Amino acid sequence: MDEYMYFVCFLLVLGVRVNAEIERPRGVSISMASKYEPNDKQTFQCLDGSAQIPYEHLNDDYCDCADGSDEPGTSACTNGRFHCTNAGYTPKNIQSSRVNDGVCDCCDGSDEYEGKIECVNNCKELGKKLREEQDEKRRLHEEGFKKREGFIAEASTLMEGKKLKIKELETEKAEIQEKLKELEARKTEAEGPEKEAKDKHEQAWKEQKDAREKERQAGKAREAFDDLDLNKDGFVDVFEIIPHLEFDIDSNGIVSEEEAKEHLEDHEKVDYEEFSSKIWGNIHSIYKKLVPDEPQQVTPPPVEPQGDTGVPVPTEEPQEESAEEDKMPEYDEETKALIAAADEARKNYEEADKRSRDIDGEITTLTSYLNTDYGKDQAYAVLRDNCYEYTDREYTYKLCPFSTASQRPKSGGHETNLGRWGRWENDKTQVYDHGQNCWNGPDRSVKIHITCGPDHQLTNAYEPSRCEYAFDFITPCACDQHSQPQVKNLHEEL
Ligand code: MAN
Repeated sequence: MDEYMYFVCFLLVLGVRVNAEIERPRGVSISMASKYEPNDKQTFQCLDGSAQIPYEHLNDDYCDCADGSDEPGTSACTNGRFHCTNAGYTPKNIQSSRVNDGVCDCCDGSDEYEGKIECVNNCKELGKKLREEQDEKRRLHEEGFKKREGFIAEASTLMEGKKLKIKELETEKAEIQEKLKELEARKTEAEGPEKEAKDKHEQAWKEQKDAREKERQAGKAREAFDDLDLNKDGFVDVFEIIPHLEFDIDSNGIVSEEEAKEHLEDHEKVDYEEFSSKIWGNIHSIYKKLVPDEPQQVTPPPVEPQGDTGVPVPTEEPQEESAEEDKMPEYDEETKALIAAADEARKNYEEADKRSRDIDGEITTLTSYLNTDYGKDQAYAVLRDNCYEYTDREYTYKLCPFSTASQRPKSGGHETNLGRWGRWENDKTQVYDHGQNCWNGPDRSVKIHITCGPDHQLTNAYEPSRCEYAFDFITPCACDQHSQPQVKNLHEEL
């Protein structure tokens, strides 16, 4: 027997599995095999260095090492780990307490070697299934990656288009600025004669109105004088004022001689000339015609020889000028033409001015679009101007990438702004912040966790802490080469 065979026999005695793989004690992985090779003294050093034990104490169903490393293949140590090779599927470490516990934990059945239970080795089937799943994942990733390439090309065309549009708008803006100067001059030019003609018309109307008013006041003064001059002696005197309670200055219910005189500017009596030029102007707003049932305040003035004192006769208040008379007459045809010309000039100017402001707005929007970080190769640009929703039991959450995130109750009610586009936290996490303030809390904000998927889709929305939300979003934009699914290390079938 050569040395090798001798060693193999020795291992077999110790319960060491020997196969085409690297020899190692039961429950030890290939990567750990070297740590379990016997040394010159045929001892084993516990992996935590806590003790040195004879090699034959390995897997002797007695726990010697504090870290359980001497019993990888038995359940003797509570903290030990048993390694299933699971050839054809993925290797697995289980708690060594599960070894020979009558439950199949490893697909190769290696954890139940005492035969308490017959474990079927289904690693091959599991491996096949896993490979199929991984193939599907790879396929989806590949598909996503291809879509992403398309999005990148699309984004590039989109950006070029927007840059071009900005250039066009800038050219148009420059032209409009020139045009505006001309249109403003034309407007000013047309507004001069328009104003002149309108002013002329309005001035003439004012003069006409003033003359009419003057005439009306004169008529009223004459009428009031005739009414006040009860005895028709051609004068209004103190005693003719006294019956008019509106001239009661101290509001004691009677008009005294002094009060009456004061209204006559300290005269005992005034003739029409004086009345119309000096008195009427002061009293016209308070003067009231006597009405017949108004009680007489004083004895009538001494009867003048020249006639009847007369009894005050009620009359209707003179009719106010009709609304029609108050209305300014239409402008003449010439003025109308000037107004129409000025209106046209104003319209042209305002239209051009509005277009100029609209262009500014469009340029601002386009610039902000171009200045946004759409991730590597601008792959995410295609998401802009789109919105995605996810509904849970209570809310419908909405994400409009590079714009806003919001939440609205399913039962109805208004939408709550959860945040506006903020920044990339890393290449797969976006932050939307400065949302609606949370009562007694922070402004609402959302973190978007992005992973590769076959389509753009909001797959989950939750609130890890009050008013701090998290969305899961899948999109082909995230299917970059570096994030291809890791193919699990499948053992080759032995
Ligand atoms: C609303 C929603 C919730 C949030 C509370 C905080 O009900 O926005 O998501 O937790 O306000 O008061």
